[in-house]
Amino acid sequence: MTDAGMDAVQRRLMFEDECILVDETDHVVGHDSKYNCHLMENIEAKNLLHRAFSVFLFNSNYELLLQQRSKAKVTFPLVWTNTCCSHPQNNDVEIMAVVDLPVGYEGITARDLWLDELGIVAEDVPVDEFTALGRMLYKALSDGKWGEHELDYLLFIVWDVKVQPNPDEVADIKYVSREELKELVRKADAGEEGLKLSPWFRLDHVEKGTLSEAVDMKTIHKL
Ligand code: DMA
Ligand code: MN
Repeated sequence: MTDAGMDAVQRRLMFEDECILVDETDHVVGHDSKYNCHLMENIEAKNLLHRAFSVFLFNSNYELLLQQRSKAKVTFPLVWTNTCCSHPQNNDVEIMAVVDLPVGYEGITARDLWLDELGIVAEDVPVDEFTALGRMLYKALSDGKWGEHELDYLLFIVWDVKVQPNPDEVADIKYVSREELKELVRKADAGEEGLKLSPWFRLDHVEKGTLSEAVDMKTIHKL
């Protein structure tokens, strides 16, 4: 996506959001705009790596809530992915990389991420219910210009919520059982129905099967 073709809201966030830069052992080495952190030429030239988090919310039937990213997203538009993702911001509250706490949760509530993306009221999702499952490091190309290079904290929660997606962020949602998820992966692999899954969702949770691995906040899984 060219700068000129960028959705106005997403463009504003590209410059307002300040991501935390880390090294491969998750030590903070600086910060930079969301824009700079997701430009593939920066990632390649400066090896920029930033912190992120991915939330996996299951309902009480253990079905996983998926979202399809909106068409307006600069990176990975219209791909299906886990419940909610973002970047902890470079501020006093969110920079704390406490590996045994669900880092990123502060970001979810402070910036009303639940509400903004999925219409979920943060107070309805208690922080104590989260399990920080692990961290993984990956690099993925979106289009020629944009991509990801992230150290991603995986946060799991089983909790029933009321969802009302914001169309600016989210094109569609659905809950899937384990079997339905397998079928979704099969369809995406076969290129059926133009179905695409996000690389961070695929790489770690499907191919490497970390869903079933024990909690491990010491190892950074490199994909
Ligand atoms: C970034 O998510 C984080 C991951 C794990 C890809 P995002 O592109 O949805 O971030 P934001 O909601 O801030 O645009
Ligand atoms: Mn990112």
